[in-house]
Amino acid sequence: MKKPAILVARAIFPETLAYLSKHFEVESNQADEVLSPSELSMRLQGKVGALTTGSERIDGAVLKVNPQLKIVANMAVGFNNFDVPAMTASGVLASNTPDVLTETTADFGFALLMATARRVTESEHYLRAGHWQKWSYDMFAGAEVHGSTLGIIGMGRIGQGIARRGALGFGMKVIYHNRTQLSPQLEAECKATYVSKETLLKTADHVMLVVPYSAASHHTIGAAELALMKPTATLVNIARGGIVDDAALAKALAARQIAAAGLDVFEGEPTVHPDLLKVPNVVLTPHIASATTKTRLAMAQLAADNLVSYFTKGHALTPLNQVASAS
Ligand code: 8YV
Repeated sequence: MKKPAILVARAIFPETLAYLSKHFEVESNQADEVLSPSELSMRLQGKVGALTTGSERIDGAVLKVNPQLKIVANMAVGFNNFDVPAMTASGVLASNTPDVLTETTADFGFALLMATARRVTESEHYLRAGHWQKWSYDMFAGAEVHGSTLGIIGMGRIGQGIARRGALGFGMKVIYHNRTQLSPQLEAECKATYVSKETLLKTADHVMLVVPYSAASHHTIGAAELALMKPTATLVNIARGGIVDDAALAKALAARQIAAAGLDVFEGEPTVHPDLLKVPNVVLTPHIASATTKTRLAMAQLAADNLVSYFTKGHALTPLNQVASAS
């Protein structure tokens, strides 16, 4: 029997490709060019499945010219690159990769928080530039992390992982804001207290953003929210570009309205707002919060398994919508 044809839209691990090739006729993009929407539509022609990353948008236009498509498996937990209602309306199953990246991403949230509060990259640049001639008592003095107040906006799996690290590892007081309040049991496990967004912004020493991107969460942090924060506070975004108004943040950092920021995600990435590149009090990383080899392999494997499960058993392992089964 002829194997179903799929597109792997970006370069992935050779072992994941080999696994997929046992089940599918695979067209892969190991050259790793980022496909424009029209190239993506073209490469999807004749394919019943696809493995995508956050850089490929699956929307009505792509679906319209690819009515044969049955499933798109995103190698990411976030799925704001999918128009899920349009996919459901076209009978296309959508899946993501939850759980396998939770702890790794929470680790990175903490790495960015520590680097931001303790001015790790700023001081390293200073050293590498040959400016370190003598030690001084206030050199790169930063903000305390242990024992401080951590405010988490978005209390899903990753937010909870960060709360546990903060409360149990660093003795932080953890406050959080979320669309829905956690159960008393989960709150006790995370040692986290629910507060309004305004209270969180006014009281937290460190604000961590872990909220999924949607029209409703666009610019969760803008000029008005930054104005509520303490001048000594730090802000960390490991959620998505667009959750923060990057232009407003660059202004606030330049004016020292808040002390520092750590950003792993950006509006319009991989382009970074030029004003953010000019301010020293920001740590910038290229969307690597889930980037350990083990976790990226697990994400690729789960995305691949979603495709295999759908075509062999009629259902995906971690679906985002419900459509009629393949078999
Ligand atoms: C991905 C992420 O690596 O899972 C997510 O939502 O942001 C990252 O872990 C990235 O989106 C590429 O797919």
